[in-house]
Amino acid sequence: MDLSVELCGLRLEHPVLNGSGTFDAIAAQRAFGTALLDEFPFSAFVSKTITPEPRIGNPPPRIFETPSGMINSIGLPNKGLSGFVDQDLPLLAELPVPLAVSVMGTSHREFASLVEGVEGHAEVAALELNVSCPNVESGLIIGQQPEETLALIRALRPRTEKPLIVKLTPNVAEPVTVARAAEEGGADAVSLVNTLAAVAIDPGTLDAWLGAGSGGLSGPAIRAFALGQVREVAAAVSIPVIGMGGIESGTHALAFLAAGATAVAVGTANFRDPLAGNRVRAELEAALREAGADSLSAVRGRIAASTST
Ligand code: RRO
Repeated sequence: MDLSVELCGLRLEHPVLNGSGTFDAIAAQRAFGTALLDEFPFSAFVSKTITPEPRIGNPPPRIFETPSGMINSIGLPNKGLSGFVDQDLPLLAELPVPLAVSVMGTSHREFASLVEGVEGHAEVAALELNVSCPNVESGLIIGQQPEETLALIRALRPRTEKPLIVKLTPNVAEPVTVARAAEEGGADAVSLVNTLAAVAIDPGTLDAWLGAGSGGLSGPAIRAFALGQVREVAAAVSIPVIGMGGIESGTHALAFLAAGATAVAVGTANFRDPLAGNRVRAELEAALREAGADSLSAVRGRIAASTST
């Protein structure tokens, strides 16, 4: 069955991507060698988010296991823009699929420097803007404010011809208003959901478990919630939606497509099985057949969105 999808002008062989920060393609290549390239689990690769300057990330512990999920507070460890461009980009360019680079800044100026820093690199097919961060000028989380999101995308849009994907935070009352703002500003796609704000407590000390105090919940625990937000957003915007949140099987992927997603991403499941994406893709094909569908377009958006809760 033809599982190819068109996403922001990119033709992808199938609709299964990775969630940013959940698959280290460079480490995986070291571990699995070229075999990984022969059976690369995603149709496009989204990098771990980078920032203008290097960051060491949050103090440990950085991970807490929950029922059917996990909380992370990794804190954006990365080499910074120039370290990424010099050291990682040449390796990521060898992947057999299009590359999207995820970026995060704390001001328009920082975001602009990131966009301009990768703009000239033909091996970067798209940019994902991680807006789950505070704007240092306003103190507000950009992706929690439609006005902030609109202003940011408007400021960045003229700086690149590459597709801009806006990664939405689920930690809002109305994801639709932010998604519409991203679309109005000129985004080519939205991806959702990032992790849900969460806390774990050490039962012995009653202190926060995670070094940074709080983190983001992901995995099957959030799947139904993510599906709800994806359905609402997909019904409200005309740009493609990349749906994610606890996807572990082809049936889960099919549910996100039925909710209106054009593509899906596997995230937390990659930590247990780096080849989970391949299984999800194969299962998706089987699930489509079982549903009596002969194409992705036959199922996309089959679940009508309701705006009531
Ligand atoms: O690095 C992180 O701790 C992190 C990021 Br940037 C993000 O966007 N989502 C997440 O769950 N963790």
